[in-house]
Amino acid sequence: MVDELVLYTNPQSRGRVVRWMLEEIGEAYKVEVLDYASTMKAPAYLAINPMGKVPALRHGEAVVTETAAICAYLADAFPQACLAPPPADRLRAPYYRWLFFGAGPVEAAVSNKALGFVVPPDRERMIGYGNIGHVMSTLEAAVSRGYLVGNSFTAADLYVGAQIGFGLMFGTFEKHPAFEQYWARLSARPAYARAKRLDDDKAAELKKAPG
Ligand SMILES: N[C@@H](CCC(=O)N[C@@H](CS)C(=O)NCC(=O)O)C(=O)O
Repeated sequence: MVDELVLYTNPQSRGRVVRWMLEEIGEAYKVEVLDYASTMKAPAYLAINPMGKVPALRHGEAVVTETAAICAYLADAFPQACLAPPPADRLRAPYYRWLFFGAGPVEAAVSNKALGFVVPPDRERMIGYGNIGHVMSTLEAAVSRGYLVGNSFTAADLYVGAQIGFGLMFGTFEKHPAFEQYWARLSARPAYARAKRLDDDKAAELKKAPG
């Protein structure tokens, strides 16, 4: 029997990134939509993610949380989708590098910027991302190559690209041509369009629901 895939999410969350990843993989999956104020903090879900946050993924008995980790897990669990270099391949180096750069420095720098927090220049050495200018120029150079890993699209592009896409939309990323061109290419993928439509429809449905 094939292990069931279940995505725990809310259509207005980082769960959109995992939905895109699942659409790229092309395997059947179930979706459990959680409400921020109620079901996300209820014991049944806290047993899956004690952080009370989405997304989370269950694959049979295995549970994985953290958007970047979920994307990496899915890419390895379904190698036929070719979304990660094989484990022994040297391309695993840039693959890990950019996934972790996205989940660490990019996420922290962009969140701090959104909150108006600026690292005092004399404390940059102790902050993992240093300053947001360095993070952005490093990322800009990386995406200007076309893809982050070798010459093909991987889960690293999906995860980092989704951050760029959201950032351009919400104004936390500056509209540099390199970011805009990279995102235009990624968001033209059919799996992205399918995932976006499914989450947009679910969000509209929840908005209409009474209460
Ligand atoms: N580090 C987590 C962050 C997850 C996260 O913060 N999710 C938000 C939605 S995008 C959430 O569930 N917030 C609900 C809460 O904190 O109460 C990841 O990358 O998946």
